[in-house]
Amino acid sequence: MLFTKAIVRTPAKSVINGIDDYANEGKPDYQLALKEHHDYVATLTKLGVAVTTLKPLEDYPDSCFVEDPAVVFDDFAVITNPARSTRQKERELIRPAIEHFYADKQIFAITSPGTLEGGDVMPVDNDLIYVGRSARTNRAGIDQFTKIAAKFGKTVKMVPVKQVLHLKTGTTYMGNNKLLVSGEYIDSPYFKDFDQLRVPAGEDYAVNCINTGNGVIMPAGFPGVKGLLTDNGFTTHEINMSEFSKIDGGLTCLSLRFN
Ligand code: CIR
Repeated sequence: MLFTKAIVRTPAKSVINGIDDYANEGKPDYQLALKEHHDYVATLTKLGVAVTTLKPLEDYPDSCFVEDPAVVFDDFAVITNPARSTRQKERELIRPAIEHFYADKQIFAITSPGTLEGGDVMPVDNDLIYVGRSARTNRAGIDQFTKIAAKFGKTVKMVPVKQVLHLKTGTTYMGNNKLLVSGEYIDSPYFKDFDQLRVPAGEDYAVNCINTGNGVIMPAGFPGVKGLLTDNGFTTHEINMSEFSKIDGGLTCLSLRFN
């Protein structure tokens, strides 16, 4: 297993008003979003992950995307500073859960004018972390994060994010030097040393997958990506993500994963 614990937050009814900067496919259906979220938790649980589910927060439509207000490692955690005003308070609201699991470890925070969202943070092997400089994560946020990571022997490399919301909307790391890439990251010089698994045209959404170490969780309905993963020796577990994708949410954004 690559992680044994996960924190998720049940979508609130207000999820229908989540930020939609990219998808433009209409509003999510709340009941269906709840079902999809339930299946997500059930899949993680089936794969051996201990999932902690936090209460829905009606005042924060995007609060089910817990990956953004915190970044967690096995030895430390960082409360981030989400860029959008409607998500700012999520940093305070995720803190108690982080404090619970990191009671005997250090917890840091990104502060203004720095902004950083967890969707832009992609750890790979060898204590290396790629961080996307995006519409949500700025240079000041990355500088603060780099200093924190350095205390734990980790190196940060900055990658521009131009066409998608977060870095992990365009690429996710599957382990063993294998990197799923789509769109602007296909054959990108930033990732030239990786074994690139190139997502076929029209399946970009499915680049955002989670390798549990005990199977890869991927969005349902993307046969090209499923084939790519299977050909590379991964067992896949599909989850319907139709409602979260309408508000630019991927699989990784729905959980914080750690040991
Ligand atoms: C937002 O725009 O902030 C949410 N609607 C989606 C957040 C997705 N988070 C992620 O990719 N880590």
